[in-house]
Formats: sequence, C-alpha cells, structure tokens
Amino acid sequence: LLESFNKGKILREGICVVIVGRPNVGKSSLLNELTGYNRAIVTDLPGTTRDIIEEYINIKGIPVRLIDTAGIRETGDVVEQIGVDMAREAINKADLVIMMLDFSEGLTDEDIEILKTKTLKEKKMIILANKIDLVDGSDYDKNENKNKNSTEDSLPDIYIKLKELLDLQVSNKVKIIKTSMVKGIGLKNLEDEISRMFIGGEIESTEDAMVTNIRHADLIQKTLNNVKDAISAYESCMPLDCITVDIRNAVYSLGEITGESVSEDIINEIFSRFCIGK
Ligand SMILES: Nc1nc2c(ncn2[C@@H]2O[C@H](COP(=O)(O)OP(=O)(O)OP(=O)(O)O)[C@@H](O)[C@H]2O)c(=O)[nH]1
Ligand SMILES: [Mg+2]
Repeated sequence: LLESFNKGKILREGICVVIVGRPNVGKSSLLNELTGYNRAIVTDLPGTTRDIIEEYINIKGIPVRLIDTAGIRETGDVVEQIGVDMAREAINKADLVIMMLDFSEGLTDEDIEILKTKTLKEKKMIILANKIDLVDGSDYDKNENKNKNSTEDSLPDIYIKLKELLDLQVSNKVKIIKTSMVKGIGLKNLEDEISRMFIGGEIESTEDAMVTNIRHADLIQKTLNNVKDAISAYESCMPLDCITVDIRNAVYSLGEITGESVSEDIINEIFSRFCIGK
C-alpha cells in the first residue's frame, strides 16, 4: 500500500517534462505531435522558438506539464539569448528532460555542449534521435516494431559517443529512442518509456487501493513501525503492558486515516480480552 504512494503522487500531481536541444532538431514539432495540434511555430529556420512554451497533456494517465524551449546555442541575438538562458533554467525544474538530436546530422559539438550541462546529470533523461526518416536505407519501420525497447543496436555511432560522454551510471538511466516527427515514428515508444520510468508501466485498474495523500502515507508508516515494535517487544519477552502501548499507537494511527476516532471504549474492549490494565 505504501509503495503505491509514489505512483499515486505522480498520478495526482503529474510530472514536468522539458524538451531541450540545439536549434532546428524538431523540439517544437514534438510538442505539437504530443499535444495533437499546432501549438508551437515550426519552421526550418534555426532559432524559431525563443520563448518557453507550456502545455498540459496526459501521457498514459500521467498528467504532464510539457515545456518546449529555445534551441540552445551561442548567439549574438539578444532576444534569442534570453530564450537560451530560459531553456537552461527550465532544466532545473524538470522531472524528465527530453534531449533531442538530429540523427541525420549525427552528434554535433553543440549537442555535446548541451549534454555537458551540469544540471542535466542529476536528471532523468530520454535522448531522441530525431529525423530518422532522412537517414538513407534505414529500415526504421521494421525496427520499431521488432525492436521495441532496444534502439541501441541500430544507432551504433551515436550510442558509442554518448556512452563516452555520459558516465556509465548516468548512461544506464538514459534511454535513446529513434523518432521522426514528420512520419510520427517513435512517439509510442516515447510514451511507453515515460510511463515505465515514472509509474512502472500501465496503471492497473485492478489495484485494490492506492495511497495518494502524504499524511496517510506517514500514518501507514507509523502504524507499520508500531506493529514492528510490538512484534520485537513480544519476541524479546517484554511484559504485555509494554506491547500494549505499541499496539494501541498502531490502532490510533489507522483510526486517523479512516477518520474514526478510536474511543477509549474500543481500546478498553480490545485490551480487556488480554486481561491487562490499559
Ligand atoms: N525530415 C524531418 N524533418 C523534421 C523532423 N522533425 C522536425 N523536422 C523539421 O525540422 C525543422 C525544425 O523543426 P522545429 O520543430 O521547428 O525545430 P526546433 O527544435 O523547435 O527548432 P528551434 O525552435 O529553432 O530550436 C522544421 O522544418 C520541421 O518540419 C523529422 O523527424 N524529420
Ligand atoms: Mg522550436
């Protein structure tokens, strides 16, 4: 029950997903694909997005605050520079960073600069190798279905370079997915991966109960501790009176969750059977 709390918190409060990358890789196209309409301006001019664009969407039951950012690069343009600073700042509030690359151009120095961003290291990250449709002879369609979760095989060069860049521990946390925004490839994989990362896959409607309230989670933890204390007191042959204190606390904690005030009468009733004083 307690384990369901994290999942419950995510389903209730949602997560913040920030899309970053150098200009023109397809970040705004991703935002548009995920929201289902042309929310952001998309052009073939690098530096199109200059502001932060936010939309609320739902990914497999998870409420997602999706943030599209300005392409990160060195720029002399004052307005664009403000956008780039905002993009870097947005990383701080992300629960998940989607780092987008243009696969047809490989891993560039600008990509590497972004990947070296300090704040990125502490974040959960998915790397999207986008524009897979532009790559010659790529049998991406077949691969996506056949090789649903393992995209590394088909991205050897980028993957090896990325492994070098990100230390091993981080690279284990990082997933690479091939995508094409113009052909709508890889979006399902992306959604599956997000749901796997945060709630461990599908939401099961058959789950008995789910704790979504932090006070309840605390009270369940308290109850568990009290019960464990009672058991260890019993095992170490403590007097029954001592065990009673722990059990009574456990009952009180549970009562606070259900809203039932556990009256002295109930306590008396329970403990009279043990023939001990309360
Ligand atoms: N062939 C191909 N073109 C794509 C793909 N995704 C995006 N594009 C094109 O790439 C160009 C840039 O797309 P955007 O979505 O504006 O890129 P961005 O990363 O938001 O760019 P900035 O806002 O400048 O940082 C547009 O012409 C898109 O149509 C893709 O998967 N394949
Ligand atoms: Mg954009």
